Amino acid sequence: MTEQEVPSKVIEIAEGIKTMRIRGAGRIARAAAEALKIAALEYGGVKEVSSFKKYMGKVADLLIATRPTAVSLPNAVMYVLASLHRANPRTFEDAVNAVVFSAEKFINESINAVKIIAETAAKRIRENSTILTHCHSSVAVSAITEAYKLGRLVKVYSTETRPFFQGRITAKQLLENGVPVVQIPDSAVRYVMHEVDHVIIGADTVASNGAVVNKIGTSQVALAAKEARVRVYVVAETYKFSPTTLIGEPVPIEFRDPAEIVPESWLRNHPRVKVLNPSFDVTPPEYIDAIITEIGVIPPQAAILVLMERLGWALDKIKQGGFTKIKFEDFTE
Ligand code: RUB
Repeated sequence: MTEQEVPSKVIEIAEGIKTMRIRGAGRIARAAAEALKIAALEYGGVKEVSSFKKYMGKVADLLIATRPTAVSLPNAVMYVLASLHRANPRTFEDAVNAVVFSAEKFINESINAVKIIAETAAKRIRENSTILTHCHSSVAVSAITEAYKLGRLVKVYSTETRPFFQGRITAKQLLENGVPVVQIPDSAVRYVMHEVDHVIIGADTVASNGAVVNKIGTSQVALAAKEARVRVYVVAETYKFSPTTLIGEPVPIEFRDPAEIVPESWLRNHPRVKVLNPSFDVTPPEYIDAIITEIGVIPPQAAILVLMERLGWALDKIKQGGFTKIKFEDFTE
């Protein structure tokens, strides 16, 4: 199968993730599930289970290769495609139905998880609170909005989040929801921290030791919060926990185009200046007070329990040995 045989709508979604038209770990995961559903429904090859599985494997690889850091992407893909293994479909039609069913289930459960997390997080916000958030996390925006509806917020500081300015999306969405918001440059975080009661941030990946990988600058926000004794809450669905970190795999950090930092014309005029554009960083568990998931509020050190509860298949693979990487074949053999 050549790449051209992948439906154009699926390629469009993959491109959308790569170019960050579709961004944020949760949205990326739901878009990947939707792409798998479209791929299954538009499959035009030989109507046999084995050919269909092979084709879905290629689509999975295409989607997973788009961005490296948010584990929600491979977790969503594996969740959907595991149905091809679990359901053990006898006919091609059963195989298509299994993919469509589990893609829809993933999307619905993901949306529901955001709602549950927002309600849970809002309860932890004290009256008259000022909150600081970084980047644009749809779960953080939902949690902050929920706290506002409960009448607990006076103000939200939203960092602009250089170089891609996702903080502008946060500010816009919060304002649309009626929440009073103040946009600040990333470098002003420590300046305002003495006014802040809670930091609420999202996650791209939670490691098995409770370290949180999120937008670049998150660890500096957490550092400033710790110094000022401000609580840091991470709001993250369970599919953002990384099974491969259990076996010591580091979370790959995405490095993006230097042109996001400085204009290409400037770079051309200053050819000896090197530019580094890491898109994510790691906040150690000591800097996080709680991770709020749809199955409960946990200290970061309990991340392993979430992995056992939700991503147990990965632990089974580890016990069997030889599991070093999430591979599509693990679900189709
Ligand atoms: C987005 C980012 C968000 C997490 C969580 O990075 O770091 O905080 O993805 O988002 P990018 P959500 O803009 O590079 O994708 O809560 O929406 O899943």
